[in-house]
Amino acid sequence: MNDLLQEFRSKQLKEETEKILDSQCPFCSMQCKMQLIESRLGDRISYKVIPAQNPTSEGRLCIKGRNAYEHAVTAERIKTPLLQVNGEFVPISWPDALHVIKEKFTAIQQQKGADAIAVYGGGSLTNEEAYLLGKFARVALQTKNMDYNGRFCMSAAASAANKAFGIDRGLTMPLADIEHAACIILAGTNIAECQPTILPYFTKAKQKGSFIIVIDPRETATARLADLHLKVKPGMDAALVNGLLKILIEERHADLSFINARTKGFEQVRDHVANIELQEIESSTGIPIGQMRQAAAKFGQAKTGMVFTARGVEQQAHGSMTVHNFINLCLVTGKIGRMGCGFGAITGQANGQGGREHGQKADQLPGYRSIENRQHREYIAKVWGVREADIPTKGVSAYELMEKIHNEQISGLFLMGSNPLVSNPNAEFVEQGLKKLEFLVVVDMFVSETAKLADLILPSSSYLEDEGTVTNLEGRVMHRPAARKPPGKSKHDWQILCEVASVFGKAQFFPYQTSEDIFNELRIASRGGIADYYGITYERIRREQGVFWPCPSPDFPGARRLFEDSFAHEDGRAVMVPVENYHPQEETNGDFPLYLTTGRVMSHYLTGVQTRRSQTLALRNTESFVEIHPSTAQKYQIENDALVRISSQRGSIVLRSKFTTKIREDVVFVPIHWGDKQNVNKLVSPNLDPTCKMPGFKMTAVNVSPV
Ligand SMILES: Nc1nc2c(c(=O)[nH]1)N[C@H]1C(S)=C(S)[C@@H](COP(=O)(O)OP(=O)(O)OC[C@H]3O[C@@H](n4cnc5c(=O)[nH]c(N)nc54)[C@H](O)[C@@H]3O)O[C@H]1N2
Ligand SMILES: Nc1nc2c(c(=O)[nH]1)N[C@H]1C(S)=C(S)[C@@H](COP(=O)(O)OP(=O)(O)OC[C@H]3O[C@@H](n4cnc5c(=O)[nH]c(N)nc54)[C@H](O)[C@@H]3O)O[C@H]1N2
Ligand code: SF4
Ligand SMILES: [Mo]
Repeated sequence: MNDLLQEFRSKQLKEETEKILDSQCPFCSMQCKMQLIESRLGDRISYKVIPAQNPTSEGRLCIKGRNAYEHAVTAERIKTPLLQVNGEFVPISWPDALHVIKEKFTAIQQQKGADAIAVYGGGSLTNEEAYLLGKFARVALQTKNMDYNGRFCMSAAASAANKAFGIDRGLTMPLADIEHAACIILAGTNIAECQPTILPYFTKAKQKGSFIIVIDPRETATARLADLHLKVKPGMDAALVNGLLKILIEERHADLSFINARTKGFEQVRDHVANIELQEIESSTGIPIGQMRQAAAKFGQAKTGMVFTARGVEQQAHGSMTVHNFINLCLVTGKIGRMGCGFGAITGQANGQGGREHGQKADQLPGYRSIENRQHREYIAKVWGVREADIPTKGVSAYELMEKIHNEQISGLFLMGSNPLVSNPNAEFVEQGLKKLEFLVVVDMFVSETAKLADLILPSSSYLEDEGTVTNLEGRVMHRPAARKPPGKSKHDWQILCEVASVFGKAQFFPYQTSEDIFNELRIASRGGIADYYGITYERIRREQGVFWPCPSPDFPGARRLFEDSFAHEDGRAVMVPVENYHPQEETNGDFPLYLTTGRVMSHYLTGVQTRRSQTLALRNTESFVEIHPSTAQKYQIENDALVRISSQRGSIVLRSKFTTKIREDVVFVPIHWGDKQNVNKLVSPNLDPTCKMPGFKMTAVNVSPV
């Protein structure tokens, strides 16, 4: 018996094979490197994930990264094109799928014009694919209507940084500088759950004596880092910063020599905040004057300091101006452009940085060029081999696309890498619109909530299969290798774009054999632009473990710390602007007495399409919930762990209550990771920031009642 067992075991060992695959996490902007150990025994395949070294994640991985392979290898992956016929999805061949797109889109464009087709992209796409999607919209479909999900993510920060600095790179300094900051402000950013592997940079700073100020209506896991937590009323950050600026200037913490030499607009800011009453700021923000004084003194007296923002302050109907006020804090105190100083808007999606640089935006061409600038258009026309006049003009932003779809001005949509039915505000309205489309093409790995409405789904490859570059939150361009072949008949996004372009007779403009071919064209297209990648090559990225942009030539080392000598505006100066004491776009009232804010939990990612398909992650949070303070709950007769109806002017959803004393009594919090009946965006207002068109995701007036 024992011999038999021995023989079986040694046979088993011989049959077991092991492969080591290099990869990079598909989720947040840290872009942690990892290795997958794939073991095969007969039909059984198992995986083990180990973190890999790289200068940003320093060999760390969070729970999402460790389990990211689970969704990529599930049987739920779409493996062939699917056509919706009488409410059922039926598999069809690629040639048939391409033929249907050509027929349907051509018919729509003949009837309603080229702009009746829209293209909608995402920040998960690689640089190559984001670049190619922009070219595909403008050259293959010749539509001006193109935008992407980053509109909901980085647009407020981008708009503020462009105005203040003349360049939009999320962090103006490398993460390695953080430990040298003597005071750090973290505003509306929950790094502990959203970029967990970044935390050691901050704990190191704290060990060295840094004073950390967290601004958030909730005591998050991030707030545990704080020496001072300012539990601000949602939407009131701009006013709070005005209070801080007033105190900083009155207490003579303004760095006048920096201001004179490097900035403009200080006088207007100074005069504006001089007229502000601290008492009024205290009552509108909920932050006692004493706490404001402490924060201003710590930041003002510190020799070095940094300010970070994320979606908590940016996803407001006045988000871009609020971010600008946080930048004012750095500029007034001269805390930028030197070691231990800087401003950072923490990027969200995997390629939230690169995805916003190379032409997915309605008004943008590659290299952060403007589609409205004649010279920029001429340059890109030359790179693409088309006439300048044939490049469409500026289109509208993501939510405005949904409005045009609703109004039937747009009748066809080509969607790649987003789930807009769940991620757009005013979700009921968006759903009604998407249902009116004559032809909806969704390119995805899964049948997402939006894909369920598609006429045609095209199967795309996952991060494990798709080679390409992504630009992480530091502005470091990184290379992600392909670890395995795409399953079934799924294809890479870039291959899909080339094939669709070719049925529209545009094959000559899409001749690529590899993602590197596309990158080499992107290098030229971005050359001389603000986001200049010309000096970056695949070979360099591999050798140097990532290269920072701007990088105008192959022998340029890449710009780690920006603005040491000058800002990116023509006169070299940074721009300060006075910012109003904005109030939320939707004030609470008798009918809707509470503020609803929305955000994330550690184990899920965005609309959850991927993480809800990973068993380990899904089990950590199986359903959505509403965080509510016990005193508030009592007032509305709500019990813990019970079903609660939450309603706004636009609709209502039912979720389970979760009591916590860590939230303001006038605020409830709901995560964004669930669709259908738990889709919190059914409640959220479509008010947009007038400058950047960011929706006010973080502030909705609601009421709650027991079910
Ligand atoms: N686990 C996980 N990680 C992620 C993601 C994910 O879905 N899950 N998504 C990625 C993406 S795309 C993004 S954009 C980032 C988002 O990263 P973050 O912006 O850090 O995440 P959020 O939870 O949306 O919001 C951050 C905080 O803002 C607070 N907040 C709400 N309203 C206000 C306000 O008015 N003022 C202030 N000061 N704070 C407010 C919330 O309480 C919350 O703690 O995370 C990335 N990482
Ligand atoms: N209320 C509220 N709403 C919000 C937010 C909020 O804080 N509050 N946050 C906003 C933010 S910051 C963001 S970034 C958006 C994001 O919202 P979405 O754009 O909807 O993002 P995901 O949920 O990541 O959807 C991505 C889809 O693309 C697929 N996918 C992933 N990778 C690839 C790929 O490489 N190729 C292709 N073809 N498909 C891929 C996934 O399977 C998934 O179906 O949500 C926004 N909506
Ligand atoms: S989710 Fe972000 S922090 Fe976590 S492993 Fe992935 S890239 Fe790293
Ligand atoms: Mo995001």
